[in-house]
Amino acid sequence: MIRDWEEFLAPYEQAVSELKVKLRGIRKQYREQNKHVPIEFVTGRVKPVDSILTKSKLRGIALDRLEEEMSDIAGLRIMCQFVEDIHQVVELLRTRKDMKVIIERDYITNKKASGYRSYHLVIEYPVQLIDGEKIILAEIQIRTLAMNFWATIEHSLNYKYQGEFPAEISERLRRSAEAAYQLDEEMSNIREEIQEAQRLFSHGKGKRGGHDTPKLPKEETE
Ligand code: 0O2
Ligand code: 0O2
Repeated sequence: MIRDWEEFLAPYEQAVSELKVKLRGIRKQYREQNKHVPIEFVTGRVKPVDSILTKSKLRGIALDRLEEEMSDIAGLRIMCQFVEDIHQVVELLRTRKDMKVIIERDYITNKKASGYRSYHLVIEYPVQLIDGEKIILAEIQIRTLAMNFWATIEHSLNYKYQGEFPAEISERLRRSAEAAYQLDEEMSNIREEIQEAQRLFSHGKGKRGGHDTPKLPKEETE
């Protein structure tokens, strides 16, 4: 029985903070090397205690088995522009020495019945604590901006309907998932074009002082 949630969740809090910094760091490195940045933004959260309790009941996970059986107490989300970026990010994470990918779930090739698409990784991640190292599980969801838009909307509707969507809403959600899929396909088709424009833009920014000190393009200052 877990009595002290704060103590139990502390290593997860630490892992989420560290992983946010590390994953955002990848973004910075690509940008500095003036390469296409496969990561648009990163978010992370520790699952709230009430959600942990609800899920453990639903899945029949004993509270003393949470560490082993609930893999998303620490959750990170990586948003990408293109589906191709997702595969690049997955490849990158597989080769890292500071984490070990133990499960991969490809809900992009195999979308869920709801229409949900994303690439999920479960990792083992070592956290350094004052009384030694603790290896925790964390879930990393990697998705495009379009997949994220759909999942965010569907998730909020889920709160309203508790997963019991009226047939019409379910149908509309499935259709919008299809539209999001087509949007990703279209963007992939013109990816080269978009990336070239982004390279030109970031190159210009680099010369003029980078992201933090935006300046008007030369033509507009003259
Ligand atoms: P920037 O310069 O704004 O891009 P924290 O750890 O406190 O910094 P936290 O609490 O995790 O961040 O915040 P949150 O809400 O999870 O958002 C994390 C980052 O994702 C923030 O950027 C947000 O601006 C960015 N973000 C959230 N939603 C969106 C979105 O829909 N589109 C885009 N493009 N970005 C989003 P940073 O890291 O603070 O830096
Ligand atoms: P939260 O924090 O509300 O997002 P499990 O991880 O045990 O729940 P499974 O099958 O082992 O289930 O893991 P899965 O399906 O790989 O990942 C579950 C998580 O994926 C969910 O977390 C959601 O974040 C996301 N997800 C899966 N299916 C859907 C869907 O149909 N719609 C949306 N919007 N998100 C989905 P939780 O548990 O809901 O927690």
